[in-house]
Amino acid sequence: MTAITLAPGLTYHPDYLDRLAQQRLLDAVRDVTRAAPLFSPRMPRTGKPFSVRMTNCGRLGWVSDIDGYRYQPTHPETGQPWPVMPDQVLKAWQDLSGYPQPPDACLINFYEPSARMGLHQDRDEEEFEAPVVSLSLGETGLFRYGSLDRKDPTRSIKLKSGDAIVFGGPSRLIFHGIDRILPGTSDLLPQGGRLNLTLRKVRQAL
Ligand code: MD6
Ligand code: FE
Repeated sequence: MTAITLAPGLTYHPDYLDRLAQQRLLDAVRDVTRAAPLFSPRMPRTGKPFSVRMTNCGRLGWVSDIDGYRYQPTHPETGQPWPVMPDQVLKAWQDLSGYPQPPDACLINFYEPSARMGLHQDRDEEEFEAPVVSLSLGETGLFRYGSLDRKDPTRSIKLKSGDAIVFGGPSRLIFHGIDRILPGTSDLLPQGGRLNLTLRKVRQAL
């Protein structure tokens, strides 16, 4: 399996999932969204909706609303616990994280062709020793990453269906975002768009 080091702790695994594995993961994501429908998170304070819709699986899920960002054990609209993490997701964590304990949370982001995600850091977790493992499905996303200072120069990489990227060690808290989705780059999702799954260890002991 190829692993390309983009920066210390930042590893890119092109074609981590073959087409069959992508389809299986997509089926598992559809099962999750049936039980835990995609919701539109809102920006803290302003209440402005994100262009990305989200759901989660695992013991904890990441949510954002007018009160702020946080992890919580239930869906913000249904009030139900998040669905369990599919085996394919746990397997990816075992393959790629190098971390001894299973993840607590898997955030699923769905991008319509026009959606994007601004430059941010993933820092709502209590455990920064564990990496974040990210899996992409569907149309290619133009992913931008920088360093620990928002003002530092950035680079871009295309994340295509089946690619994985791991943010660990000195790159765990780097700034990153999705500038845009490149239309027509995958037929995995019949209606187009892109899915991204990010797997995280949120709490040291839960
Ligand atoms: C995305 N990814 O690829 C958004 N965060 O759609 C992330 O925000 C992300 O890919 C932390 C680590 C890896 C990621
Ligand atoms: Fe992120």
